[in-house]
Amino acid sequence: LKNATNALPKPSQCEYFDYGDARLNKRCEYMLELLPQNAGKTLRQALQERKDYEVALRFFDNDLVSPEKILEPHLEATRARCAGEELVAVLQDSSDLDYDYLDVEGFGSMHPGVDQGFRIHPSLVITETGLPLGLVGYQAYTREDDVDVPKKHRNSLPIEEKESYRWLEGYRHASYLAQALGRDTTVVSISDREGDLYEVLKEAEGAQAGSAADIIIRAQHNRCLNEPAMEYRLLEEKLHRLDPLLQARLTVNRGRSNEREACVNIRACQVSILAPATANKKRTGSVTCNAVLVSEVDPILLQSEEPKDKRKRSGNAGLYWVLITTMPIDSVVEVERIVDLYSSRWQIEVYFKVLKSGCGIDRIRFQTKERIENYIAFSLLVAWRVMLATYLPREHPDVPCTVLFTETEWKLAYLKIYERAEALPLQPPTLMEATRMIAQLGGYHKRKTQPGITTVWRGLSKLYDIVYGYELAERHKRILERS
Ligand SMILES: [Mn+2]
Repeated sequence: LKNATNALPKPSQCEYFDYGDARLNKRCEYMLELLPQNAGKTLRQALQERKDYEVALRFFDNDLVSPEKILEPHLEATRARCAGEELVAVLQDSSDLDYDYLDVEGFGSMHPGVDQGFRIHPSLVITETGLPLGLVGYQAYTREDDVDVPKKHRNSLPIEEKESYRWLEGYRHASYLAQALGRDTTVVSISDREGDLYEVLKEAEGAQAGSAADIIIRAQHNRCLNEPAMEYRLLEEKLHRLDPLLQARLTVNRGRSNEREACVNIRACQVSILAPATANKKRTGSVTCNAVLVSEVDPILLQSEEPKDKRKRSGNAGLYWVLITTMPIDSVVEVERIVDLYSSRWQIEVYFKVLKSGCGIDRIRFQTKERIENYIAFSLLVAWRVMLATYLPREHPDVPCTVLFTETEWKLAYLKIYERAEALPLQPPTLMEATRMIAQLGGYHKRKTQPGITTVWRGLSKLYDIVYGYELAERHKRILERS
């Protein structure tokens, strides 16, 4: 095992904040023990005993408890887990939560049609092989009233006052990590089109010197170039004039019903991007970085009868990425690496799926904003650990399963699956064997493929119910045996 995986907490232990209050610390520890065991259920279902639910509410209501404090020790531990890696990717993205069904004070209007919204924006770190190491940053907010400010005016606001500021903040979380890790570890901040901000490109100039994180950002704007001697003016124009460097196959819409393989052409070159002009400001300066164009060779669906805007909405318009990056493009291998890294961005979508479908953060039934915010912060930890339980065995199938599970847990899983007590092994099974057993509890049966995230979290949830039942029986053994 690498450094990073050695430092991983077991499901029943996690870094937690020292609130300077023994009772509160105890409650926090208790909560952290309870919640990870119950992914896939709402809190009310998860905390089976009434007293547990009340402990949770008292904890969330305490003035000393906040999302920052719940997460702080985890953010620090994640940074430590990154040390020793040659490269880590920081995936940042937003997800909007709609709480219109609740009657809670303090949430603002998010979009037309969503009156009580909340936006979360985590920065999740993964290794190049896809192992999630945890969060290094988290932002959450509800929109203020400036939704009505005209767009033209909003564009000329200072970046700190814009909503898009979260992307710059997210980038700074990655840069902070890059500084902390030094030159031995490359930190790449990855974001989709929403994160295409000139301010980020500008700060990423420090990546060469090691004072900032590298970037791979999918471009939203066809930016003007600062290359006066050339006949092209725009980013995409320059890219399209290049000969393809290579062809590759990529999986599109991974994990969704319309998943498919795409054959793409890849082109790359250096570009000098002009600062954008805004209503009250002239263009000043430019940034030199690299650009990669990934475009589908022959998108079958492009020729279909479906109207273009509909195809776009369903994601069938053909793969087309313009990537802006500070990573080197000197060889085919380096360019392929950029495309592969951007492709791994789908992992943050998996994370959101676990948070919503698994931890139920989009169907919370609390009465106060504070409870909701604190519950989400806990869920961020829970969802990460579910991901870890899914991806760690893929990377380290043969380590003993005790890196993630207790003796009681794997033994009960074994007994439930095989029902042959006499065959119970003396040594713990490997991590992959244990994970397959646990996923079977969650409905996994395809022996040829590896267990996916949904069967793992359902299996974990079921396993912890079994463990709970076992412990309950142990605790009341005398009474149960009296008859
Ligand atoms: Mn996004």
